[in-house]
Amino acid sequence: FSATRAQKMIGTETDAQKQQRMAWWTDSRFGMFIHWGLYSGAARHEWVKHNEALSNEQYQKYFDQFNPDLFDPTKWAKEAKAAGMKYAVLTTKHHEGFCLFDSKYTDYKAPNTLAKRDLVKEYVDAFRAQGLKVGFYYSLLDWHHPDYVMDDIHPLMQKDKSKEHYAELNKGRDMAKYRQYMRNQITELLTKYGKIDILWLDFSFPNKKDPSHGKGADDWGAVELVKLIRKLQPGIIIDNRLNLEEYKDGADFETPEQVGTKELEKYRGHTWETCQTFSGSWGYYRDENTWKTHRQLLDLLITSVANGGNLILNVGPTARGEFDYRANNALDSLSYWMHANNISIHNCTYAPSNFAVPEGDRLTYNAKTKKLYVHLFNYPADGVLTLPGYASRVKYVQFLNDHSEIANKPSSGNSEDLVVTLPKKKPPYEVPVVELSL
Ligand code: FHN
Repeated sequence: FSATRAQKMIGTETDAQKQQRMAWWTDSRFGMFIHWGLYSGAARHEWVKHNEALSNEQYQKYFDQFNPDLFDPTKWAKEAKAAGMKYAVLTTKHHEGFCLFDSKYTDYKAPNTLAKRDLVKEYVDAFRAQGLKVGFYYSLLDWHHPDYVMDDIHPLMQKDKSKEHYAELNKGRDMAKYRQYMRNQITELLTKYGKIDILWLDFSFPNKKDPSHGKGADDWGAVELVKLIRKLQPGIIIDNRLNLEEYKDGADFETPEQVGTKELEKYRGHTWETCQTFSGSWGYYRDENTWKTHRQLLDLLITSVANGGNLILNVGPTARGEFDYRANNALDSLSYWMHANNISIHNCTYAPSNFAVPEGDRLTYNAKTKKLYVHLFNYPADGVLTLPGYASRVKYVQFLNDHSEIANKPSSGNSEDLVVTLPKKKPPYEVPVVELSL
């Protein structure tokens, strides 16, 4: 999605107006993704219906069992806030088609389970009460709806992808009716819950080889959908997964997913948010043991901001509605670090290009306060940090966590270089942060 090509427009918003509309999101830098649904009870990946080629009937047991008796969205919101997350995005409906909200267009919804209530309403109220912005994830794919035309990734196509099977399964299915269902539900979501700040639609998969087996903007009625969304919620921020690439305002941000931190540099100068998990799967996965370390999570957060982007980090609550011990441990560690160092994340972006990045470290920068932050991933054993070409541009040097001054002077070799003398004992943070006043 590039704004350089001469592209059509859906609306009339100027770049300056878009920047104004998105300022809170860009300054926030850090959000919480929450993937919660019937798959949380299966507890082995949110794609379990696809992975095990389950029919609606075989999947019904997760609906019957769904009973989030420990759901406490205020607890979720407080944990997100403590971790320095400024917004959240909750799955209102994932590919399984189950709705956490009280939609009048389906019976496949939380009020008809043992939950007996609208869980989206409680999420919105609780997160707003804690001062967080609220977003909705809404799946474009729907593996339950009778009019959703099946494609190569639909659960019932997994055992037999033949043209005959495709034709047989799709007999009588009407995608126009499914598009109307989506418009009706998105209208409910954007009119029944107050001001919604983000709509995270997911995902398009155009099939160049056989378009009838993929889905893209035209399948979703994307241009009409964006016009509806912006009419209902003029300030809302929309992701890029309707694939409306020919329209400059068809999306507000790019969504690199689970990419390595080295890949993030190529997004510098764009508007983007990388979405990442603690462990690989988005939905609760009880037996998954590929959990990222605290250092890896800090690397994702700091490197995202160091390249001018946002990080949305996912939690997959259990079927009872709780964050499990592994998520809580990860969030607690992030809260400890963010309590002392969030100023180097919020309202920051990449550093001016004429500041060399010390080997292995990261730089972030707040243009309003003219503070440059050195994130010391590579804390020098001898305490000596040489910053090439910084000497004439730095007024003061301190640790961010305790505002303790750090000794520094121009190098005796090249006076343009600043030599910072850090304590040999590293401060009690996985990645200590040095604040330079410019
Ligand atoms: O298939 C989904 C997946 O389950 C998850 O929701 C991610 C989140 O970005 N989006 C899709 C995969 O790209």
